[in-house]
Amino acid sequence: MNIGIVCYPTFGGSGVVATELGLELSRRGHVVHFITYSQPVRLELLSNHVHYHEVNVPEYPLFHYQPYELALSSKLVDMVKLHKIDVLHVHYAIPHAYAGYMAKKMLHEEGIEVPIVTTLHGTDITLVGSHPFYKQAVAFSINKSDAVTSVSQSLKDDTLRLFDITNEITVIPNFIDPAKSNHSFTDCQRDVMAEEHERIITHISNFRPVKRITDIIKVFYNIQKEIPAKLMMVGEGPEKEPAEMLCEKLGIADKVVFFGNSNEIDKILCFSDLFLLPSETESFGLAALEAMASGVPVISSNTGGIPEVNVHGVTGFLSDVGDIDDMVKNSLYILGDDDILETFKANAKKASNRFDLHQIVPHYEAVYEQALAKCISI
Ligand code: GMT
Repeated sequence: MNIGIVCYPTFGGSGVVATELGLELSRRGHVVHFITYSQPVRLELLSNHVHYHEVNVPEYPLFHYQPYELALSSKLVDMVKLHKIDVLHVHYAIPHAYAGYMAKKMLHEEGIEVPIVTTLHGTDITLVGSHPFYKQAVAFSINKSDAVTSVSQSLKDDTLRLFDITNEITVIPNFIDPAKSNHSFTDCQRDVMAEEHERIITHISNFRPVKRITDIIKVFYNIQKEIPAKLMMVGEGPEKEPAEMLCEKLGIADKVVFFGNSNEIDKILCFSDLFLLPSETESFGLAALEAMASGVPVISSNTGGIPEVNVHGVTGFLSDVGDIDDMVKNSLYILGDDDILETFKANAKKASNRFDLHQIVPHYEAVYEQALAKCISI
């Protein structure tokens, strides 16, 4: 199949999922075309099965807002025609599903039928999409897609609750490539990051308010009072600077490393003992799953789709949003004893196998087939 993938090319989870999916589809013999405004961060190697097409939006002084949807839908039309794309898979409803639908309609005028598969990722529904300014267009785009998938049951429930949805939504969870977290490198360089006796705690995100970065610092502050520990903060975003200031204020700045964005997540997770994800809302929590795949237990909030990934008392613990005391208690339980830590690490790794991409990606292929059949029969 020739598959066009539209996504945000940044470090966000939706872009990561779209990129890893495209790469796996190419390994399974499909030809994949990424169509977006810059090369996706995890897309390092292009080949005759993996292509990247840039969407350009020329600046024009009349436009207060540059019309990205317009440029994207035009580019989609051109790419479908040029590369004989069979199916367009758009990740993140805003504005990709809308642009996809416009492209589909334009192609229809020329006698070309291409199905649009929309994958909902979370904030496109829970935080941004349900805002009254966008709600009508988002519901319309979901209902007009030939197939819709969501990354968790929780996100599907949220979508049905927040919008007037007439279309079917198939849950296809996010996935990991076990080969990537098998750490073929034996030296994790742990000693560069911490002393032998210190536990290493990690958080990876886009540092948006929804991640409750302050909670992470507070949880860590209380942990390090009881157990020698270091905190690795990976990512960039608006809450990073306030977090750095809080660390200074609490006198723990020398125990907290702010890495910025990194393409070496596997290496950082390789030397981590615990992952913190106390988010306000989280449709899935891909970062937590990636941690688990590296054998890192997770202390998280019990919100959204996280309980579908992190199993309470097995792969880590779940607490109510903002319950810092409970998160500290659970962290100390796991970190305070070598045997308990090893058990949770092993459990986390084992549980991540449920999300092996070799089992998940065929579900996307099935959805493409169904969408194609539906599109042809209309
Ligand atoms: O977490 C973010 O804010 C980024 C966001 C995105 O769209 O890239 O992540 C969402 O999609 C990820 C991949 O499906 C999910 O793992 C995240 O849970 C989800 N984030 C939220 O729901 C807040």
